[in-house]
Amino acid sequence: MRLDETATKTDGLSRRDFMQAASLAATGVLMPNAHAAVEAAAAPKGKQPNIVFIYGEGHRADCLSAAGHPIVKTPHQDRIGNEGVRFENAFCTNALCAPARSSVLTGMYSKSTGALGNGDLDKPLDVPYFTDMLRSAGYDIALVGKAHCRAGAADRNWDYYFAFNDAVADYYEPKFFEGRGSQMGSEKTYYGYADDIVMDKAIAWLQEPRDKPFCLLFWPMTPHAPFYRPRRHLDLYNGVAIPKPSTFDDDLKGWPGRSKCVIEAKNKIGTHVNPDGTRSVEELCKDYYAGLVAVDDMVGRLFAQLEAMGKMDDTAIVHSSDHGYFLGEFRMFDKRLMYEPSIRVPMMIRYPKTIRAGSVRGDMVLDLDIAPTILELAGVKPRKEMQGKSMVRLANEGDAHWRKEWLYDYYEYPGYEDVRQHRGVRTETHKIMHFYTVDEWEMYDVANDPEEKDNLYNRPEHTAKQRELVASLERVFNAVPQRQGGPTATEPSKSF
Ligand SMILES: [Ca+2]
Repeated sequence: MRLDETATKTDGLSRRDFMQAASLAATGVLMPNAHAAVEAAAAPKGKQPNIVFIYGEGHRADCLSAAGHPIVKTPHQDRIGNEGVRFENAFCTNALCAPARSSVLTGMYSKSTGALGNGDLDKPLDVPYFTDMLRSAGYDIALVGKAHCRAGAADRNWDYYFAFNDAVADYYEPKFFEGRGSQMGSEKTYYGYADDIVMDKAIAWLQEPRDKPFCLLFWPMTPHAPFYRPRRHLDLYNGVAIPKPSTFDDDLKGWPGRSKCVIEAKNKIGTHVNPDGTRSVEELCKDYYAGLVAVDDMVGRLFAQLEAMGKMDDTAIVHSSDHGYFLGEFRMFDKRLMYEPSIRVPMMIRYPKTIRAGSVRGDMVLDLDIAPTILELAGVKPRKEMQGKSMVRLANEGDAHWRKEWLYDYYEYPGYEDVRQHRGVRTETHKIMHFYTVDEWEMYDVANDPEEKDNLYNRPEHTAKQRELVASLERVFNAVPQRQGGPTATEPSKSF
């Protein structure tokens, strides 16, 4: 759709709204409101699909057998993409738990939510979530698993809430809050593998009689440091060779092309002693992969329940993750930085009534797009403040006007690993990143250098591209409204 069509077709959209939408769309921040107001309403009231949103914990985009991973087998999660759509170029906009989870619930950048880091988890996030909107539209809503977002979402009057608002501390004696409506219980300790307990609770909730559609957010705790496995997977990957990333030994080569602040960040394998620190690529990968397999077990149980209820095809299933994860690239673990392993996430949707089966798309989609997508599937109009765009039409027909550039924006410093603030722009072929407090830059041709080995910044032969990307970064950053007043992240995090 062209913007001039948006202007003429949309009722009730003020000129100011339109001008904002036009400005943002031109700069890669796609405003769904104008588009959705005239084209959504996929589900009339009474025929709303059930919704399941599986939001992984640091699940890398490439760690699905559907994405061709040579070691990890994820048959249940693969099914979502194989029987629906899988986006090969999906990204988060701030690769850190609480900011990403706050963005996915609101459809807004960290810069606009004010949820900038993992600190201040107990402070409110006074922006409507898409789940609040679904509840108003007649849905039973539930969140089970790891909340880890600002305010923990416990204030949202869920029909059912069984969650923990931080990274899991003890996989075998996990703590959760359980509540219904405005009645939230006190924190209790449970005994058993954390995500097994979460899925028991989810299934019990699904089995309750109801005459409304449901929306279940299954947000697993696994895999997250300290990476403990369920008993049934203790032997998984014994004797399996784990390849080492080609950039793992960059430290021995003097960190070619890497910014000083990146080199100094405390996120290198076998370098820093902390309770969540990782000791070797082999240990990290095997425990991380086994965690993803444990999650796949849970997804299998969930699907078996939906099928037993005859609701599998009446349920729109969305699968993504809060961020990716370094498994030894540049010797790193964890996330935060704007390199590909950290910012790439899975993105799959299965809903046979609306989404064509078996398509794989390369368009760049973002965590911000999930809320508008789920709302469109439910026939609910997105908020005009949402900064993503529904992926429904893109999945089925493509969209020549889809975004070609987007903003990445990381804030938390000082923090757990002392990764400096940075922001950058990612296009379909390139990225540039600016560590603006120390004025260091990196620039990569990700189309030809997907492992980001060759920093092109300030190379004379790339001056024109560099100028173009710097201008693009300024454009996408300025297009996102800065939150004024209200909550901001002020406290450095104590965990990650
Ligand atoms: Ca996370």
